[in-house]
Amino acid sequence: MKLAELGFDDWFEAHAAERLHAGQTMARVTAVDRGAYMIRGKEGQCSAELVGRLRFAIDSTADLPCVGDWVCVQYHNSGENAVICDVLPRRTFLRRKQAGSSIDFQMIAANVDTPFIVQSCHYDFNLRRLDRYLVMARDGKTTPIIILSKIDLVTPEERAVLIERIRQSGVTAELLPLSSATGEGVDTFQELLVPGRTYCLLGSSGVGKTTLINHIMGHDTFETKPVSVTGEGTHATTRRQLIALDQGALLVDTPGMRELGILGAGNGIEASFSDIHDLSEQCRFADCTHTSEPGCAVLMSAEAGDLSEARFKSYHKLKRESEFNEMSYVDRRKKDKAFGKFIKTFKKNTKE
Ligand SMILES: Nc1nc2c(ncn2[C@@H]2O[C@H](COP(=O)(O)OP(=O)(O)OP(=O)(O)O)[C@@H](O)[C@H]2O)c(=O)[nH]1
Ligand SMILES: [Mg+2]
Ligand SMILES: [Zn+2]
Repeated sequence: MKLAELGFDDWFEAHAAERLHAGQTMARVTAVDRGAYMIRGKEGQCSAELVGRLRFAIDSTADLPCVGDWVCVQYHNSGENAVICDVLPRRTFLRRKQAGSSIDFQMIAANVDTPFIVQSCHYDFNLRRLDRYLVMARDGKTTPIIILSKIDLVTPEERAVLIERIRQSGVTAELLPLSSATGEGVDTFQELLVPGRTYCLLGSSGVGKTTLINHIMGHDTFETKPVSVTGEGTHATTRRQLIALDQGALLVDTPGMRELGILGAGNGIEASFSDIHDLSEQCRFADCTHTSEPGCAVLMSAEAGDLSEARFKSYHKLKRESEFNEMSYVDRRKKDKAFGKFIKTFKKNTKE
């Protein structure tokens, strides 16, 4: 397989030039499993591990290779396994706050060109959750497309209402209704997939991400599981992996997320709520927080009913959450750094 078929282009080539050493070649990370990596390069797929130097140089989990990353590797045993020597900068990067109380990033995928945010017509439909995914995608420098899945489970009228609700809430992203059960919309989905480009399916467990992949691959390659009576998925997919489709596009399947915490999504929020961002340019104060300031164009628009209350609330909630998480994160990273320095001086002093 040529590197271009795996998504390698001029942008990565330029970055590779500075990092690639003699005896190394480029490969793409296709799966990560607790410190073990699967990579794919010109010679095909093989397992790989991090070179020790890199493992020690890394000071945050976000610097570790993740699915979709381009890495410089050195092959061993005539290509049976490899060592990852360096990671190229990421053009795009999808990540969330780790579930639970920990303030850290969880990497979802790197170098995705277009993420598909899958929401099902059925139990899963939730506009506020959709906002979260949109913000995350924007924060990762991608332009998301929404998939409204399982449309076979609702009437055409109900479907139209759901789409209207998405639009009413101010979401302008491209939207594709489809059903893997009847095949409706699946052709349109396939037409969106450009060979050599990388896509990713995101969304709650049970919305039909893997079923869609199996459908377009024409056979049941990957495991899927029925949803429970409450409509909750059973976490059929347990790890992220990058698949090369026969038609040439690259697709990352991800396990359904129970919780999508927003971390450091300042730009993502502005991009996703561009209507509010545009309004804010007319606020009297440049640093207006749109909470109680006089002459706030956002508040006025909300009061006039032009800006939906739910959307306005969602904006504030995500903003507060991201600010809180970001503050805790920066704080902890500072402590980590200070601690790292302390250890280094300690080691140095004990050596002398
Ligand atoms: N009626 C209907 N059922 C579907 C459709 N797509 C998927 N399903 C069913 O929904 C269930 C969950 O599908 P999966 O593909 O496993 O969902 P997933 O999003 O990959 O879930 P995780 O891997 O847990 O994140 C399965 O029982 C599928 O058969 C659809 O278009 N219509
Ligand atoms: Mg799945
Ligand atoms: Zn304002």
